[in-house]
Amino acid sequence: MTKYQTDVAILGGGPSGLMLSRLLLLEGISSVIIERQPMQHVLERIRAGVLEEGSVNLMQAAGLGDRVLQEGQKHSGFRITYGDDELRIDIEKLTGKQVTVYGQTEVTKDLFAAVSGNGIKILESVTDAKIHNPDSDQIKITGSYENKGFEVHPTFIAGCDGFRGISRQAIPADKKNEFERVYPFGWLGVLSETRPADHELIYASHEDGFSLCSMRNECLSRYYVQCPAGDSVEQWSDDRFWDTLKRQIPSAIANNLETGPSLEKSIAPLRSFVCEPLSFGRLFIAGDAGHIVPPTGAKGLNLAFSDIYYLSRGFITFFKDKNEQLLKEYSDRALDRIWKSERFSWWMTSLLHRFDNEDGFAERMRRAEFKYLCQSEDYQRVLATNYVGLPY
Ligand code: FAS
Ligand code: PHB
Repeated sequence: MTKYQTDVAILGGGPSGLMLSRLLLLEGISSVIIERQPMQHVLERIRAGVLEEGSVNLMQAAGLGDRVLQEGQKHSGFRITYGDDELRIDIEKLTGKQVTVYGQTEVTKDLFAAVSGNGIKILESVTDAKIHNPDSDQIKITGSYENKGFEVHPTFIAGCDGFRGISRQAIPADKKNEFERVYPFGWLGVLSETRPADHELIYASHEDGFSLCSMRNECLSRYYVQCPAGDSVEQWSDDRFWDTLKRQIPSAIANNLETGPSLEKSIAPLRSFVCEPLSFGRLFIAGDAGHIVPPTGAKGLNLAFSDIYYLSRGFITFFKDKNEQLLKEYSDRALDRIWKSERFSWWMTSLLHRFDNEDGFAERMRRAEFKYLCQSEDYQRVLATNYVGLPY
């Protein structure tokens, strides 16, 4: 049995866990990361694409600003289309801010290099991880690593193990409330080595369903189309994907679209989910472990980073000043921003997607929203302010 003593045991080696470990390391606070998958698997995941200014600032605070500032693409706006009608949301004019297109894959690579290269112990491919005594000073994590049992004895545990992790389950049912909305559709995502449809993102609403035209760089495009919740990737040939996308985006863009073989194809289910509270005793949960948003508003990764901003400040003031106040306030403070982002992501999803068995009233509401957006700069500013990211 190998035993590790550390200040913070971090469950999960995704962006939340890696960012937290890095920020603590910079303040001389020790951590051990326990990850279920091989880190190579984590590093190859293709997920989010848009970073809020706050997330870029946090990357810089973590000493990782160089690549995201050099290779990230600053965007000053995006388009929403409704059939062949379209509206550009000029986020820079409306808010004075931009967003940065820089894939989560690159974020995770930057974080992993900064963490693993500085002596942080990452136990990867861990099996049977269990949390013990989260509400006492006997708190610990046990599991199996390289076919040997281990114990991690921390002062605190940070549950950064995503929606299907174990940390949220360690909060007793009578000590938490969970709120969920499961959407009757998912996003079929494709990565292709093709010229992006446009230099900015296009969120396309169509009577047949939603599509998103995004990118990773000028030679690598990321596209999504709405698909029924129960669909599997096997049901979607590349041809079916491209035909659906071209039908659902404005014809002027479709006629000029460069298509090609999918380098990656996956289906993400869509749900809104929040666990309250985000802490129990010496266990604190952050990122997808505590909440999920539909990716329509590009909030998932960005919310994870604001959680980590709050939680890292709580740990730092505890270990440096023996002051627990920010840790006591963590859950309420994070949930305040989480719920506002949940609202925005739900609103964007409702505006742009088609739901089963809708009546004509729902479509008229959707059309009125779009028309009001087109006519009201104030309403565009509300959208833009949420899209660029609410203040931490
Ligand atoms: P993650 O899920 O990224 O990481 C959790 C880590 O914990 C994983 O590495 C997992 O292997 C590990 N883990 C799980 N259980 C464990 C256990 N028992 N023990 C140890 N480790 C364990 N967001 C956007 O903004 N835009 C998008 O387009 C977008 N697309 C997405 C597509 C998919 C398929 C998914 C699942 C999410 C998507 N998201 C998107 C949201 C995503 O980017 C998350 O917000 C982001 O990964 C959150 O990071 P983490 O909180 O670190 O959780
Ligand atoms: C992406 O590029 O993967 C992306 C961009 C914006 C979103 C969701 C995903 O809202």
